[in-house]
Amino acid sequence: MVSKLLLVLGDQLSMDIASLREGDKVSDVVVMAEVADEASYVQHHPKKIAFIFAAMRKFAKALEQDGWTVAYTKLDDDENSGSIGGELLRRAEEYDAGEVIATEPGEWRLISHLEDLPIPVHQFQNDLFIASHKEFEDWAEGRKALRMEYFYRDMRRKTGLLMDGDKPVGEKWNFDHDNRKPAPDEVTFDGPLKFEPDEIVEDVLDLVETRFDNSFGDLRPFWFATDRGQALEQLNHFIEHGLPKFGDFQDAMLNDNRFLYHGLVSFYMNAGLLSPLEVCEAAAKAYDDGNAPINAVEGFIRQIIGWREYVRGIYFLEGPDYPRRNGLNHQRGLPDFYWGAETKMNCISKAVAQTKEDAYAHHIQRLMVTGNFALLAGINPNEVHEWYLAVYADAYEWVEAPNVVGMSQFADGGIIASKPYVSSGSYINKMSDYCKNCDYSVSKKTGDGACPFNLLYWHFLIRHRDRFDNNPRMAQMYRVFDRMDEERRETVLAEADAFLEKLGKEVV
Ligand code: FAD
Ligand code: DLZ
Ligand code: SF4
Repeated sequence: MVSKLLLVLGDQLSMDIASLREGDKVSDVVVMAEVADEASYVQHHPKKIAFIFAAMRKFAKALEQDGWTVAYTKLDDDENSGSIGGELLRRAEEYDAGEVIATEPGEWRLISHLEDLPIPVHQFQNDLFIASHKEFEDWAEGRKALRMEYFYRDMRRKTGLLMDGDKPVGEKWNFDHDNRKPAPDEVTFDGPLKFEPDEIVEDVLDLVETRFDNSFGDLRPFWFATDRGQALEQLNHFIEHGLPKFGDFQDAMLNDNRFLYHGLVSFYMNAGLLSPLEVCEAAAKAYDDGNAPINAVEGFIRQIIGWREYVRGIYFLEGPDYPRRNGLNHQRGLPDFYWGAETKMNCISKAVAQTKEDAYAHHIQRLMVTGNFALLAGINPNEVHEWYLAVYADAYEWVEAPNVVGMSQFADGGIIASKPYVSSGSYINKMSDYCKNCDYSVSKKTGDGACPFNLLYWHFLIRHRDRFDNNPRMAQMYRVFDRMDEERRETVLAEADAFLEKLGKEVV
């Protein structure tokens, strides 16, 4: 008799995961399953599905080599029941097991699915993260505003990363001020390593090609790392060649370079192949060895022990309704150019094309191009949320929803962002070369060919004046609007209305 089943989900691919630690190699069976329910709760990008399935298959092999018994279900196995719960029940009968040990999933939907099963399932916290739920709750308790910066400092103290005793290295906690350089003329980093698919990956690609051929996104060429060894190679490659300039050009965007100095490690961290602490320790070592400057290393580490941990904390603190919030009551449908239809806006077209090809866009493209447009245009945040969850290979609800619903769409009422991340075309023009290749003119504020971001920016502010008029960080913009002459104000708003009227009806 086997005593327990040990569940390992597709984003828990670490030898150090709680469910394995709680188990016994001799008597327990590890359950892993490729299932239709997980592959279709949104229409995931084919590269995301292929990445997860390939990494799962390789991880299962590594477990077996390490002496574990693994009951692995492939998507096209005849007996596949189609859900995680179904597979656990099937395996419980097969192995005569009476209970399941799981690591808490990163999504409320799956947590309740496990709770509702007619077999005891013990869910242990996922301690691949740096802060536990309790630590985040204690930090949040009694605070009026949950600002990331203060949480981040606690995480620095807790991990000792970039600390000199109880003082921050470099005498400042945050070097963001040095990190906003516009797009460089030349990028000296040649981007992420691209891995040739091996036999396991090729099998998965064939499967995904047959089963998910309607989904948005290009499956091939497939180049992601799919095991820990490859993920470590990518990490080392970035630390050596990309990190030194990561800080300087973190917010920049270029027509002909989609990766700039970004790490492309979120896929691997979020799936469990890399641990956030080892990623940060590698960056800190580059600083100690004199290979990367403080603004780059601090900026990179802040994204991980700061933002990444903080958004997870918010997701679990706020509860299952969080992804469905719509604080600004935005109801417009998501335009079809998010799914690749033609648009004359070069910035959107570039961000979506690269998303379609690589299931990746970097932070500023997600926030200030596709996110900014959706917020300005009043798109229903629920549709925006489902789009982001589907199209990015690093998207799981715990990290995607707070970034989209909270940070980008201000739909959580301002828990994450103290003011909405909106901008006119001038920000995009400053940080990129997109506007040079655009049918619209970023310098035109109204009239034929005026950049839609310029029109919609004012439309958004005026639409939500009641909500933001008293926000001191936005007062200046309302003053600028009020100082325009009346005719100009009316023209801007009327042209923005006319643009919105065309959305979904003609190419804009
Ligand atoms: P780098 O730019 O090299 O940054 C290093 C690491 O910092 C990332 O790998 C990531 O783990 C972490 N990080 C940076 N910013 C954030 C953040 N805001 N939240 C969490 N982690 C962060 N990240 C995801 O992992 N999954 C998502 O689904 C996701 N959705 C997003 C949606 C929107 C609207 C926005 C604005 C951001 C989103 N992010 C998401 C955060 C960020 O865009 C990605 O983590 C980053 O682009 C991943 O690429 P990278 O590894 O090259 O990151
Ligand atoms: C995202 C995903 C996909 C596409 N497929 C699977 C799968 O077949 N089996 C599995 O165990 N996990 C999969 N995942 C990851 C889960 O959806 C993820 O564990 C939850 O969204 C919680 O983060
Ligand atoms: Fe985007 Fe406006 Fe620039 Fe065109 S002009 S790329 S729409 S910001």
